[in-house]
Formats: sequence, structure tokens, C-alpha cells
Amino acid sequence: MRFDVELARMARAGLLLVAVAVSCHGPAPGAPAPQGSSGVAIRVNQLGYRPDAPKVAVVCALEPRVIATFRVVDERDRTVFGPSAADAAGPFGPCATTYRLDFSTLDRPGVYRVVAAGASSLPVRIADDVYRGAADSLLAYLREQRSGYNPVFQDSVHQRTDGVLVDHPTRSGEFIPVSGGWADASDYLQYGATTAHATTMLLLAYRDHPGAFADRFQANGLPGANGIPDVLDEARWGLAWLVKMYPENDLLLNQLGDDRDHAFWDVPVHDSADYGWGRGGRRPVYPCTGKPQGLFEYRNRSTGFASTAGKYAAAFALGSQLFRERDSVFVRRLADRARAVYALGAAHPGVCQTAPARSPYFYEEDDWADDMELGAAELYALTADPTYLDAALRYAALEPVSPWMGRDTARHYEWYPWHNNGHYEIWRVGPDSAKRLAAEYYRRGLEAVAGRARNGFRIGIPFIWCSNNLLASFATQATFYRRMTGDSSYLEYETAALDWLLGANPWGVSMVIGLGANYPRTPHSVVAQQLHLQLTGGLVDGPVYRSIFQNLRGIRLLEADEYAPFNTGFIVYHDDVGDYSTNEPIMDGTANLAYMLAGWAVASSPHACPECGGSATLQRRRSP
Ligand SMILES: [Ca+2]
Ligand SMILES: [Ca+2]
Repeated sequence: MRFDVELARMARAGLLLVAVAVSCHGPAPGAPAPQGSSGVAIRVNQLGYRPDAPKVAVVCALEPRVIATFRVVDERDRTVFGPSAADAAGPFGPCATTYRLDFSTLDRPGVYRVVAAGASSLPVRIADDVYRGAADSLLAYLREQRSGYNPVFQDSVHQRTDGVLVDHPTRSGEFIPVSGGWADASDYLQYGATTAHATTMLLLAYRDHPGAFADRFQANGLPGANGIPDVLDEARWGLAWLVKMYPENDLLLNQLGDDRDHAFWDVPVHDSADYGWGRGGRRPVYPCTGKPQGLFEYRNRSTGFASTAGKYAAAFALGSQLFRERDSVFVRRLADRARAVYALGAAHPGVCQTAPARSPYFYEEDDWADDMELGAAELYALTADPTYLDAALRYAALEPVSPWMGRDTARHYEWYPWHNNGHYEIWRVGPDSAKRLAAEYYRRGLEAVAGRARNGFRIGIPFIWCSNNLLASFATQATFYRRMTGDSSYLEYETAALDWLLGANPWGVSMVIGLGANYPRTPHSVVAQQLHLQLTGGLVDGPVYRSIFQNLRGIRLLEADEYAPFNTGFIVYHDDVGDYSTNEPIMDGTANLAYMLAGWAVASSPHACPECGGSATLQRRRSP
């Protein structure tokens, strides 16, 4: 996530305005124009719908409209469903009126359109395989974000610059080799917390849905099969960096680079950032210290090590399980690192936040029990040592519900990760009493979000920065809960979250670059802009409250807003390279979504999730 692009400074550097003047690219050729010129837009999931899944299109009418019925037509314009009643669902954001158009019982594979009030949706595909390959396509963005050797540039990125230890009580100035990992967003900062969460989600996605992933790339990210599913190649890229970021038992590194990176808008192989060692020189690496951090006027509010330590422990312990058949040396190293970093977190409870430099923004993570819970649960799965399970349950009781759930707002990354994987991992390995408790914890969070979701889009999250990440997490938690209990009470909200991310939102935009018919064409990405490159697979931040868009520093739209009619409400989204608040691809959100997309790709496969039993299929909630 880019905090503070400060376009003025980029312009001063002479880079941005030149780039814009040269490229001046509007929507790419072939991008469908946003619909809604008639004032009625019918929004759908642009990937499509599985035959057994709920299927609901949403009408966003910009003026009050009475719409009684809708139909679904095939490619020859023949009605195949309806007329059926449109379900009025009230106003939402820019929509004076919304309607939900439920065609769930249409299960014959084909390509259709949903029509009502003289308007038509984009084509809608119904098929078993609509999610096939979607999770793999997200990996393309992670490969593009690689630091160290980068397969897009076929060159090294920050290979010799990373990094110089800073803010350490006794060892500042020491060089520690930490090249690797992924750039966090369109800047080149790298964070242990987001990388560990992303790595964990990739590992879980493979563990639970191996059939969703292919092998088309090598370990270095270049094309070519290597006998290893690409999701594991990518997870290993993350693990390898995290091992470097935890080089000694009592030295836990948390952040590479800082917001001084934002002074220049240039591609990673020519990064001009100057951290005091010359332009393009070495980059600082920050350890967790348990104390507030910041080398200049701003400070974070760090209090301990546990938020980062728990995440590293989980990634290491999971990696140690999943590479067992492939690399015994790596597996032993990961197991050793998992135990050590978990012990460090247990000894230093509290949060290790990211460090601000010249701007006031940082990741303000405020919870750590969730992270230690997950670390303990994965260590129990790895070692069968019951003290880890006891600890996981104690940590779980400290934060049963992710605190953002049910709220209107939160600080930036205040409750991170956005869902607590620990409860699901306890459910997989714990006794019946623990299983019931874990499911109840999830239910309470889902209920809190669903209670705020009585709008036409069935969306109940707060629209803080990275709202798409929250939606991916909410949907993931709902999936876990459904799998744990067989209770489909929240399936409507789970699918609504996924549908929103893939186009069923007021703007009709799939929030994943390259997926669906209408996705972000001008993301906030220097690589895409300067190389005229079509990125693939990145999940963008997503819509935010208008007040957030207006108050962040340095945002300026660089082209006419093609979605202006839909940016009149309390939330806004802009497909504009200048809007880093809504249109910047994010590494952790992309990896987070991989779990969901993998699950939906293989949900009906009997081999997809052995522990899930029959509840993994997409049964609609039965009417009482
Ligand atoms: Ca591979
Ligand atoms: Ca946390």
C-alpha cells in the first residue's frame, strides 16, 4: 500500500508529468464503457457463477425508479429465466434505489445477460469452471512485485542495497543481507507483517485447495514448469525472505525501506531513493524493538514483538509442514525458526508497527493475540506439543472477534490481518469443545458485519483504506465458518463480498486487474504506467469513504473520471493512476484473495478439502 505518493514531489522530480504527457493513456482500447447512461446499471460478477452458487445481480439506479421484474436472456435474446420479481433494497451510495435480482435457480451452463428497465448487464457466464485459473492469475502480480531477482525485468531489484540496520540499540549501521521478498505495493517498501500474512494465505490456499493451482513457472518466476505448483514457488519466495528477516534468535527484522522511497516515481530496477547513502544506494532495515519507532519527526506506537513474531511463526510452521516432501533441510530450518520466533513473541507481547519516516502514515496494527494464536496453532499442527494448543486457546480468548467487524471505521491496518486464521486452524486440530468455540467466535464476527449489510449490495464492512482486503477477509471467514459448521446462514453475504470484488458494485468494476470484462485500466503503478504494461492479477485497494479520499495527502486525479456518475455518494472509486487511495494494487490483499478464489475454483471437487466433508459444496440456505 503506497501511503504518500505526494504527486507534487514526483512532479518536482520531473518524472510524473513527463510520463503522463507521453503516455496520457485513458482506458485501454477494448475496455467497455461503464454502463449506466440510462441511469440504470445492472451489476454482476464478471467472472460468472457456478451452477450451484447463489446468483444475484444488483441494480443501481441513479434516480428513483420502480422496477417490478427482470429477465435473464441467452445469447440469442431468448428469455431463459423470468420475468421474476425484482427485490427493492433501498438506496446505497450513489444509487438512489437498488434492487436485487435473484436468478439462483438458473443452473444451466451458458452465457446470459440480465435485463430490466431497458438496461442490460455485461455477459454473465454460468459454468462449473468460472473460477478456474483465477487464483493462479493473482500470482502473476506477486511475481511482478518480486524484489531480488525480478522476472518481469529479468534483472535484479535491490539486490546489493538491502539493507543497513537502523534504529537498533547497539548495532545500527551494520549491513544485513535481506534482499528478496515482494514490494508491498507500487512503492518498494517491504514489511514483515504483510509478507508473512501473504505467505501464510498462499500456503493455506495450497494446503486446502491444491487442485486450484497449476505449474507453469519456475522458482525464479520465469515461464516454465519445475514440478512445483506455482503457488508453492511463490510462497517459498516469501518464506526465503522471512528467514532472512529473522537472522538471529533475538533479532526480528520488520521493515525494509521507508517512506523516503516516495520521493521518486521510478521503476524498481532504477529506484532512485536516497536514504542517506546516495541515490539508488543502500536501504534501511528496521528491527522490532518493542518501543515507538521513527527516525524523524513521526513515531509509531510499538509496544512489543508479538504481532510480527506470531505471523512469522505461523508462516514458518506452515511452510515446514507443506514442504515436508520436497526439501528436508529447508523444513528443519523453518521448524527451528518457527519455535524461536514464537518464543520471542511470547516473551515480548505487544505490537511491532511499521516505522514512519518523513510522512505521518504507518501501519497502525493494534492487536497481537490473533497473531500469536495463529503461530501457536500452526506450531501445534507441526509438533503436536499440547502446550501450543493451550496457548492458542488462551490467545483466542483474548480476541474472539476481529475488532473491526461491526464498526464504522478503524485506523490504518489497526486490526490485522483482517480475519483471524487462528480460529480455523484450532478447529482443524483441536478437541470438540475447541471446535465449537472457534466456530462461535467466527459467527459473532460474521453476524456483526451482516448486521450492517442490509443494503442492496449486502456489504457491511467499513470503507476504510484497503476495503477490498476487508471484503476478501470477510468472505474467507464466512467460508471457514460454513465449512466448520455446515451452516450457510452467511452464504448470501459471502457471495455478495466475492461478487462485489468481481464487479457487483456501484461502479461495475472488477477489482482484480485482468479478471472480468471491466477492470482497472490505469492502476496506481509506476511499472504499469512507465512501461505501458498491462499488469495482471493485482487486487486494488477499493472504494473508500469520500472523507478519506479528500483528506489523504497528494491525491490528484490525472484524467476525467469515467465513473463520475457513480462517485456522488459516501464512497468513491477512481480508475486513475493518481488515486493511490482506491486504485493501487496491494500485495497482501492479492495473496489474501487467493484463498477464496482457489476455494471457489474447486469447491465441488471431492478431493479439494478432505477435512471439509460435504459442507464444502455451495448449498444455498434452505428456507425454514
Ligand atoms: Ca512451478
Ligand atoms: Ca494482529
